Amino acid sequence: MTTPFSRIGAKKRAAGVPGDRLPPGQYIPRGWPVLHYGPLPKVDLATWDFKVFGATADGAERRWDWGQVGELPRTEVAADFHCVTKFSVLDNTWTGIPTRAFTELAPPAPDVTHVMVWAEYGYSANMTLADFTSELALFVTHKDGEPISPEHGWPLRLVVPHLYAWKGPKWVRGFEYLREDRRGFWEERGYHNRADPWQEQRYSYQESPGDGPEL
Ligand SMILES: Nc1nc2c(c(=O)[nH]1)N[C@H]1C(S)=C(S)[C@@H](COP(=O)(O)O)O[C@H]1N2
Ligand SMILES: [Mo]
Repeated sequence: MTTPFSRIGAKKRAAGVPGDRLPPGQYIPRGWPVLHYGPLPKVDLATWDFKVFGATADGAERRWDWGQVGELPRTEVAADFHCVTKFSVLDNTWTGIPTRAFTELAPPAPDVTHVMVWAEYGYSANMTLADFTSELALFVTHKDGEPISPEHGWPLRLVVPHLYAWKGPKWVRGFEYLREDRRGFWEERGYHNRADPWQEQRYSYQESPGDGPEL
């Protein structure tokens, strides 16, 4: 489901942005568009949990309730946000829990290569373990000092700044360690398995052999 937004003035806004800042084909919209598939989930923090499962080092699943997530360390990351539909929101300050906090508390088995990140209603996004544990990847609670709104993923969403934004599930509920790659929600529906905005990896038809599991 998309929310319409205005492209008027987008060129002008991009004019002052150095060329090395905006990935190819991207423009700067007004504000921060809301974009997702399906309805807005109803979230009840009393029953909410965050799960790490799949190929963990000890085979056990780990679970955090909302209170326990609140005790995890937070960091701030300054980063741009690039959507495959071509808008980029520059200079965001994200506050959240580094993905590495979870991979340290619930480490993967040695042969884990990928993760599947899971959100409400079964939305999912796959990526390599290396992309997921990038230093800038956060489970975000705040943007520019304000709690993220329900439309943008409250109470928790993933942000992986070096990949297109669909790799960052809103209303995230956990992740699964994988011993081999598997396609997530959009990766099965025509989006590129890797999603590097600087290489314009938008669609699955652009994939080279080895970029992802066969469709
Ligand atoms: N749970 C969930 N997360 C999602 C999506 C979705 O449909 N469901 N869409 C993705 C896509 S395609 C984009 S571009 C970004 C948009 O984030 P925003 O609405 O905060 O701008 O969210 C991503 N995360
Ligand atoms: Mo997107």
